[in-house]
Amino acid sequence: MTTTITLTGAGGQIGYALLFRIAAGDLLGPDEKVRLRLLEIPQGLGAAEGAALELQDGAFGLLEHVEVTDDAAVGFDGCDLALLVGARPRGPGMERADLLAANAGIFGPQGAAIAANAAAGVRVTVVGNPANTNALIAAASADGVPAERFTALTRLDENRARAQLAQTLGTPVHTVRRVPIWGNHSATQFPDISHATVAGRPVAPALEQIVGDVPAWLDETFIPRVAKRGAEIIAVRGSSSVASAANATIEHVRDWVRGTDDWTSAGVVSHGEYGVPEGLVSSFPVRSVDGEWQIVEGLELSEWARARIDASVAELLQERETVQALGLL
Ligand code: NAX
Repeated sequence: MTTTITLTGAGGQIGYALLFRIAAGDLLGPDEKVRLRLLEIPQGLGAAEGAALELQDGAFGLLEHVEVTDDAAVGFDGCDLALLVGARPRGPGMERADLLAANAGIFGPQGAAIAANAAAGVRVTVVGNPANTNALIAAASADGVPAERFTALTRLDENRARAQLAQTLGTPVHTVRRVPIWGNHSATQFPDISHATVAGRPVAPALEQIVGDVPAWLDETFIPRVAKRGAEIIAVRGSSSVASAANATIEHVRDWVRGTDDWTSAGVVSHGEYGVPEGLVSSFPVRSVDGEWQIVEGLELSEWARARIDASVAELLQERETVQALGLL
């Protein structure tokens, strides 16, 4: 079998980090051949073509073909997995409404091109920001493709949260599970440790021994650190998160295709779960079963958690209203 993968923004940083891991088999395993379609805007074509030359020089056994294009119809032709990484960054003096509008102008047409050209079972992962609302816009423009096939990446946020918690507890990160992200991939996101386990046991008692006042630690240390980790990386590294974002993208898609044995996080379309308005693409605790994301239902939420989720969902609603008011949805 060969899987056709379309990567937008392939000439950018995250694209460069993703391509070689995909070609090496990290996404779909050592037996699945891949065909890559790299979609860029004209200014990005040179960088994408350069990456394609390097892919050739990697002599990857799984890589059957690489196509570089700035034509969305060609880019999404026969696409099984779409990784929508290319987006319009916020420029100086740009208001949030301008940013949403500029990206609606990218993700609307890309949604339509996916509907017209992709394979029947296409799965779409939006990485480019504002990721949740970009996914919503792409889904709304993709006539005939179920909205459930459009997702937004919040796995990096979850990985950051698990890593912070593991570091605080002094335990290896793989022992920390069930730390879902709720809401928007933005500073309002809610990384939720209320159901978290460490080595299979509830995390709260161990955490209390280390940090003392857990609610204060969550409000003042943990949540801001996770939500602002992107800015921290920029301050230290002088450039935004790249390899960790590519890694999270690989994990999101791999789990979607192959399934999970526990919860993770993804921005998926709401059908009203946990009171999140229908149609919004919000992050939830999810499992992947038979190739589909399922929201983990029935979790108890404290009033404090509920308020955190509501605040992030209110931001998502506001983003949707802004795009609707501009006539872009
Ligand atoms: P770069 O600026 O390095 O690359 C973006 C690339 O997208 C450029 O090559 C550009 O030419 C291309 N592009 C722009 N418009 C396009 C279009 N209409 N079609 C195809 N390609 C297009 O950014 P990079 O560091 O790679 O980040 C990419 C996106 O990921 C940004 O929007 C960034 O904010 C977002 N992120 C999302 C994360 C998440 O967890 N969801 C985390 C990492 C990252 O911040």
